[in-house]
Amino acid sequence: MADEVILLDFWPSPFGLRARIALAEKGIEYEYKEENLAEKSALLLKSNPVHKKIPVLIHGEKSICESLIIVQYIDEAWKGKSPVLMPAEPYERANARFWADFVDKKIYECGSRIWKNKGEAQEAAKKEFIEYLKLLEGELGEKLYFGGERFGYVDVVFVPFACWFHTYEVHGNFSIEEECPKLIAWVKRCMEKESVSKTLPDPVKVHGFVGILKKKYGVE
Ligand code: GS8
Repeated sequence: MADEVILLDFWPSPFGLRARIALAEKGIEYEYKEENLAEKSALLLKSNPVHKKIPVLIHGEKSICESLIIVQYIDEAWKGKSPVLMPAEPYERANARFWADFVDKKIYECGSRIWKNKGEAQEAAKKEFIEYLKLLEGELGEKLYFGGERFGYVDVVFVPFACWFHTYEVHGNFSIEEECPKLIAWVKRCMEKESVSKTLPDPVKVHGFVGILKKKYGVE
């Protein structure tokens, strides 16, 4: 019998969404367990004792933490299952890891500053955010996907933020489509894939969730 696969996650998490999209792309069946981050389960604390964060992928007796590592693990552990997410050639692999790391370091943190701040700090965050998106749009270039002809690793890592774009736009009062039309065309192309459209939550629901977070953090 194949090892059981469990994902510990939290619905709006762009990090958890990466794992869900990768699992959907590969057609892997798994048990989804929603975590209450205010009261983490014993299973989460046991399987990610270092960071105590979701997502965690549990595969049989093993647990794998950190979304970028989880997506690569899924690609490698189910190597025989198409599609392959990582490019085959070493330089292309390095480049994919570079952009995944860029998304990881910049997008969530900078995007959060848009809704956590007001006035000058918010304007600065918005300007920076648009710069990052334009850099990503430049990397996409004329390709269909970051993975080239195929939806690949960087696409899986970045596309979860598409359901947060609405929140950034409403709080920052700007249009990502006006700033980066090719990036939005890429989002639409990704949304044609079931692995993405069936996985990403409704952007309006994410916006509502951020409203709750703002109250929690005491942001007006
Ligand atoms: C980030 C995961 C994370 O921030 C990854 O997997 O890529 N680098 C990690 N998880 C958050 C929820 S999403 O914002 C989390 O689990 N937070 C709980 C906590 O910090 O206590």
